[in-house]
Amino acid sequence: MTVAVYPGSFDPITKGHLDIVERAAQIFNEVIVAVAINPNKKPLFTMDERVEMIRMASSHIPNVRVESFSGLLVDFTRKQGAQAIVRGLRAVSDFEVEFQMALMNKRLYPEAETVFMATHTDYAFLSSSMVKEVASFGGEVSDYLPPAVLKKMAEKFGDTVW
Ligand code: COD
Repeated sequence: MTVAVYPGSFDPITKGHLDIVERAAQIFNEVIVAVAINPNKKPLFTMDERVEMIRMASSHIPNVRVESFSGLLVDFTRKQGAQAIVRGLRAVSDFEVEFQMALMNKRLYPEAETVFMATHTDYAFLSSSMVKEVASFGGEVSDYLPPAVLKKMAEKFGDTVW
């Protein structure tokens, strides 16, 4: 049984993230989307909201589970019995930090492999922070978010053009 952890902040999950989840679920028997609790970050959505939005957005994929975690990613990965950590790459600019994280995680927990998946070309420019900024000024973001997230976003920012 191959198990992969796909960790992130997911504040909120975008169609770019979801595309990675769908593709990872075709490769691994189980994919655990792991939402990080980071006390140094002030997310727009609470942990419960982020987990709920991911559950709704991925409800069509049977072998996906959504969990939250705090502390080291490798400790969570070990506890889940996962062999892989999935990360998405959008551009060369992602590579440097992702490469450092992969090497550190390998040192901390050699049993897990980091697997990089290239973004879908439609979502190469997409990030949670950009979507939040556009939405906060009333810009159109419906192409970039799963419907469940779009609804929550509209609740956060009130009446908008979308
Ligand atoms: N297309 C494809 N992939 C995408 C897209 C897109 N449009 N947008 C984002 N992604 C990818 C990202 O590259 C990333 O791989 C993943 O989706 C999640 O992205 P984010 O931005 O939600 O999550 P991050 O990068 O903030 O998550 C960082 C972690 C929480 C994984 C990291 O901080 C961590 O591991 N924290 C736990 C503490 C720890 O172990 N630290 C030591 C690490 S070496």
